[in-house]
Amino acid sequence: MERTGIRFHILTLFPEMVEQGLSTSIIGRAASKGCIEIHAVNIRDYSKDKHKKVDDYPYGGGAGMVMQAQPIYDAWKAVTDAIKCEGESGRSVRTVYLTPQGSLFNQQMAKELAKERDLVFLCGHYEGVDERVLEEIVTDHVSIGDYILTGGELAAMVMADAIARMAPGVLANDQSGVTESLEGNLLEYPQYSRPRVWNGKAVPETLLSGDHARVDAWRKEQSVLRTKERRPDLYARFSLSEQSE
Ligand code: 6GU
Repeated sequence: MERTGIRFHILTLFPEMVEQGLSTSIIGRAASKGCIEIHAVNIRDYSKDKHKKVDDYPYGGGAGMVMQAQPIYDAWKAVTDAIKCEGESGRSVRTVYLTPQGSLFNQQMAKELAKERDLVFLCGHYEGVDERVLEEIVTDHVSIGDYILTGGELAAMVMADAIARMAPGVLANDQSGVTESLEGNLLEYPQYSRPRVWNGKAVPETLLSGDHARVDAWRKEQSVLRTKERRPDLYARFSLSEQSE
């Protein structure tokens, strides 16, 4: 077994949710093989309150509760101190706060973050997190889309999945990490498998031709058509990049 790849440290009030969500299928297998590591850290374990409380009312009033700074900071400190102990030190550990107020996550960002040795994700809950701890520890504010989730866990899982699949050894076919959808601003072409006719629908003839050049040309054409129809925003970027070639 080679050295382990990227290590995710997910600070959360719901560690089981994150562990369960990332323990199946391809990401689960990658973790078992040691290609990646997933550590869910329970913020509540770091509460100094006698009732293990982690939230309180917002100053200035308003609805809901706010996650307090101390348990989050201590959880983060424990994780990042342990990482620094291993020697690399110097640069601060990339700490991503999952929030609808962040920059929009995309494939480019996944690729970029996949270069890190360790990634810390902070999952918020309730109405928010005390701003002071965010100022202290967060290096990146990231959102997974323009809608509001009840907490950051699902967003952290989405990001971990997308980042982990870029890590060496996670995908069976090392090519698929790079050649799939969104590379070059194009959507993936349609796929077919047996039988040749299903429900009265035949597989496109070109795919049965055995002519690789024809197959490649057909797939490229399908990608372009599909992108134009379904994602005009991406298609505009694709057209621009074609022109500048
Ligand atoms: Cl990262 N967190 C929450 N709570 N809601 C979101 C989100 C993140 N991204 C989109 N909606």
